[in-house]
Amino acid sequence: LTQDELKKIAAYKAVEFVESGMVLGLGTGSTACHAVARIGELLKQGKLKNIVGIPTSKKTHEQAISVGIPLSDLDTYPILDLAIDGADEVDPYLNLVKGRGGSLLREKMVESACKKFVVIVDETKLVKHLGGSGLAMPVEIVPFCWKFTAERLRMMFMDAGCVAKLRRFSENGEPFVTDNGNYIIDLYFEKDIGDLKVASDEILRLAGVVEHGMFLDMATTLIVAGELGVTVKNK
Ligand code: DER
Repeated sequence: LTQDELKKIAAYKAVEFVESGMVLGLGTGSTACHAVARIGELLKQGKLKNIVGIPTSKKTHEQAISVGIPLSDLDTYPILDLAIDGADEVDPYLNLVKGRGGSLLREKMVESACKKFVVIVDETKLVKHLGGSGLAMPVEIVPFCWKFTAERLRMMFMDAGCVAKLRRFSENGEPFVTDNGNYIIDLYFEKDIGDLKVASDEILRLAGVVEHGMFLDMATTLIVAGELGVTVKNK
């Protein structure tokens, strides 16, 4: 099975939790994309009715429209029934790293407003510790004096051997700009960053930081698709 086939299996499993009449948070990324497509398919087949989708990015907004999911927003629906989204990393406590697709702010806003948050991953996303895989830990910051903020973030995690890099479009090297007009600093750690809650609070206290990609204590259900099949784990 390819990684994309595993993502699709996890996504389809998550859509089994969707009931007619629900207000749904629609995730962003290549795994959530399968869930959005599946919801559209079931609506078309009449197997799902009266669904309202709250997208977590402009990209998901477009995809949801293309598959016929009626959309609204958090102003209209401040409490959602269920969100389905992918993750870049999942630790054994269902803490997540998200945001390598750049949508972390709207994802965190939507997924914090949900009664249930189902995370869908292929098995390659499972880690022992967040931020330990040497992959990016995204932090959304305001563009104003971004070098200053990047350096403050690097110093904050100096003991963990942190490198802070402004996310740029590979083609022309221009800074990546989020749906909200902000920049993203990707943090890379050589060593474990210790208590995630402490790290989270410290990052959020830094003026200039908008949000970070650690989703702590938010997911309620984890669906993992692997070579041996698909597993569902509740918090
Ligand atoms: O950027 C994001 O937050 C995505 O949801 C990411 O966490 C998972 O993306 P993927 O399903 O394409 O791996």
